[in-house]
Amino acid sequence: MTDTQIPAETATAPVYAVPQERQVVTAIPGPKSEQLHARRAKVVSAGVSSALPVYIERANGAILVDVDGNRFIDFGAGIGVTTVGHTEQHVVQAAADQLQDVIHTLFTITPYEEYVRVAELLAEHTPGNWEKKSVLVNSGAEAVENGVKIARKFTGRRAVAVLDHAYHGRTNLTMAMNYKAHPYATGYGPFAGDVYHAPSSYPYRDGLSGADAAARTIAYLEKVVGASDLACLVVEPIQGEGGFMVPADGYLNILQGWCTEHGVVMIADEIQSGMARTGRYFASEHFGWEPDVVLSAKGIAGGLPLAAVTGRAEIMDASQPGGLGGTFGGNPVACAAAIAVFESIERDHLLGEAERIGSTLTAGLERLKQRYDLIGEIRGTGAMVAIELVQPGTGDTTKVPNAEAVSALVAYAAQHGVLFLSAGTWGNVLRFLPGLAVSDALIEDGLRVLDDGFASLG
Ligand code: PLZ
Repeated sequence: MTDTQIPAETATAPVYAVPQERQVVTAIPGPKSEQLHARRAKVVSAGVSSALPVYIERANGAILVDVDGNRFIDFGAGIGVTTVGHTEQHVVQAAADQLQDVIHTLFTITPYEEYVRVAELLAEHTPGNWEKKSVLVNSGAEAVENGVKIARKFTGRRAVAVLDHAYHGRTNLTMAMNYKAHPYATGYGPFAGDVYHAPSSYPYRDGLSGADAAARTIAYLEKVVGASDLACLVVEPIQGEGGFMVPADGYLNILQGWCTEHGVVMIADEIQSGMARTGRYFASEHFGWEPDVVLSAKGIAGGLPLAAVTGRAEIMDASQPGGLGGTFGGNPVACAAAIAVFESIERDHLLGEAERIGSTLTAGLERLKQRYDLIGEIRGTGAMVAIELVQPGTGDTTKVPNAEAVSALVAYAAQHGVLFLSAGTWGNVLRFLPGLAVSDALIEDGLRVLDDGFASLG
């Protein structure tokens, strides 16, 4: 789509405080970023790394501005967090207003309405037409931890199952739930027990139908764990860190059917895929999957830390009073921001925007795929799109992962004012998860840089 074809809805989009275009005025990173980086090296743990060490001073819409005045088109949105756009004005105002009223009381001491409202919105917008309840926490990993706790309490069972290529967090339990050991878990053991890793559906690499992939997953669970000991199966409907794998048709529903039959709680980790990212509130909806429990985080509060476990009322109510909580969980400012996010999704038709972004991105990537045989597969839904890169000439055969090309493209793009993120079990996936404020013009500009990047690989 060209600028002249922008539909009326986007033509009346808000005027941004920061020009929505990239601009590179120094080396990347620039001198001021270099200075900050030297300060940081003295006081910030070496265990905390930064993919692109340009220090950000301002962020607005789809643009990050660094301390040297460089403007980057942001295709990462802080890993899918600023889904409504950076410093989205409705969110900013709601949080600012809330800061004046109440910053903290602790909901488990003296409650407040904003927490209740977020739980109402989650009950309304998560899949499944039944009574639902929520607990609010601070981070994705904490939501996963609580989802498991709640499922164990409800079922009285011990075991937790996850899928290959999954990512669930950095706490002790969630490290044990991740597929990839390095860098997340290396040297940090011992890990939580009773976690089982079942084969997943990865159509590009396993070639299995949904039914066959589900049969393989279920056979593993029955053989290695046994349904009667299994509390929950935790699944990302579209895997995030693993590389945006979209499971084959029917896969998730067959697993849900098996879980229901055997009294296993099936939990959707929608932390990366949820909150309008894929063109639906939750990615599970694309598959007609209605999970027992849904985990939200990242995009839910426009950039403020908030996460939620939302599930069938009987599951959520199995916990004893006082069993769930935490000092900062459901902080009023984060809740006010989350309410504004839900309102912005409706007001700005963000589900449609995610679809628009998805079609512009995939059309552009299809054009690149015709010219660069490193692109093994383009996959994803809505504004959650990725390309998996393979070694030249292996796309139709062995599909040898090409992490070097991903690193080179990410580095090339950064030098030209575009922030792309990598992903994938082998680091060979380039993922696009921009804020939904990104215009088609900016996407096309980012794709031009990507094209030049591919050309530069030689
Ligand atoms: N579940 C599906 O994507 C977070 C990790 C960033 P937290 N993914 C980004 C990093 O390097 O730490 C994630 C996810 C899914 C759980 C989590 C964990 O969410 O908010 O990072 O704890």
